[in-house]
Amino acid sequence: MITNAKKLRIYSHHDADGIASAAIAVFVARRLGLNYDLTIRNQLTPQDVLGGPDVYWFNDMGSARLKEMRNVNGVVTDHHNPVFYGTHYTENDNNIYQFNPHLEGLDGSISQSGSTTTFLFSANVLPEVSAVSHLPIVGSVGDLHDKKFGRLVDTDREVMLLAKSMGIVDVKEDIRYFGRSSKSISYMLRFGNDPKIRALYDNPGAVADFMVSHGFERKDLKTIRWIDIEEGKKEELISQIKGMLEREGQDSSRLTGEVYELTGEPKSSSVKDIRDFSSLINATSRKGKPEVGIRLCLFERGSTMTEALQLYSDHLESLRKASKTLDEAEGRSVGRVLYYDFGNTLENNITGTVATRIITHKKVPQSSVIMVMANLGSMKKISARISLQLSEKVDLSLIFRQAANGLGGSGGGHRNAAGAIVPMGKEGEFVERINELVNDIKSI
Ligand SMILES: [Mn+2]
Repeated sequence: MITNAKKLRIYSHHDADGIASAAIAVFVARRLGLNYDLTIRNQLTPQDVLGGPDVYWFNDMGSARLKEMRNVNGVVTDHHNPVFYGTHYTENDNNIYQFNPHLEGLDGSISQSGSTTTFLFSANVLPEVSAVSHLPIVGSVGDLHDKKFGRLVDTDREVMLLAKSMGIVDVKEDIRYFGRSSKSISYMLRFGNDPKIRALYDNPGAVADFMVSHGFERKDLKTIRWIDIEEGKKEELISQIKGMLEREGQDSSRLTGEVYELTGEPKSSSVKDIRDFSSLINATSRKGKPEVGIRLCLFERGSTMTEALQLYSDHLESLRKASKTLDEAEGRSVGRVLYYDFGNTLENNITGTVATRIITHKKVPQSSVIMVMANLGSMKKISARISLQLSEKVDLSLIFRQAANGLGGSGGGHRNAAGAIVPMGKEGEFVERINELVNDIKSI
């Protein structure tokens, strides 16, 4: 269907995984010489799922909306929880081939990202797609698939090993904090949160003293990056930090794990580390310029990089504003649900990011469902997160879909991270319904 498409309509999700998927699809379309267009969405609109004469290719989205599609010819490469457990969907005049790890008994929230799915599918259409085998790593790391085990696993891992064997990425055992190539060591130690070093977390004075006691000069503290220092120095710092974590009664083993680097980037590059690259890609999209992220994925640099770095700093500014709003906001509790409704005071495309921040940085019980809401026209946009522990028992995507459908909205996502859109005014009922559905699960 794709190779013969007169016109290919590529749709993809607006996060780093979606952008990496889109870049793979664009790579394929260009190599095949296809006439294509590309749409990046936070969520598919009712119009998007109506289909038509063209061939559609949904990436990192679509599986949750299959039953709403009409007259669609095309392919869904996704890893979100599917509503239809089959590979060929033909109801409602559709002719849709679905590729999704859940159909293979794999958990899409950890084993196989959207971009890995797009990549594996594409490799069958066009073997030379291996030239962009770094992109599934960008997507998988962007979706935190390396969080649970400190490394990528299952199919994400197989694709990562392909990229390694092709010399596109380097794989190392190192500190896993964000910012190895984009931030100073001081920043990493101050904001690293998995695990949090209690003696240093958000304590710039203590971080500076720690650095100076290990031979760094005060004037260098704002600029020297982890990636700049010698291996021996890294080992010294890691063993010191592990000691601190152990004295604080924490699991120090999570401090280190696999990290991935782009071999094609110079050492001075702020996106040498793939986690840093992924953050940059995500920011371009959140600021409404996903095409910039896609061009970076497809190896453009120079002025594209300059523009991306500007978008990144704009995105950080939005997040700073959001965390200020968050500090002043009172969360409201209904049973297990702790929710924040920001109305029009929060950009509605960062509700998920803010929900992640709350569950990461605020002291909330591990049994809570964290929800962040913002207005989206006549609808309420809701993003939710639960701890990995709770997600062993609760599949948030299923209860979000069920509750939202019952209220005339739509919802879905992953076991531990889900979203919904419901008509304005229905959000209170939605919260109550989610609380009931979580409490109904017997094993909790
Ligand atoms: Mn994804």
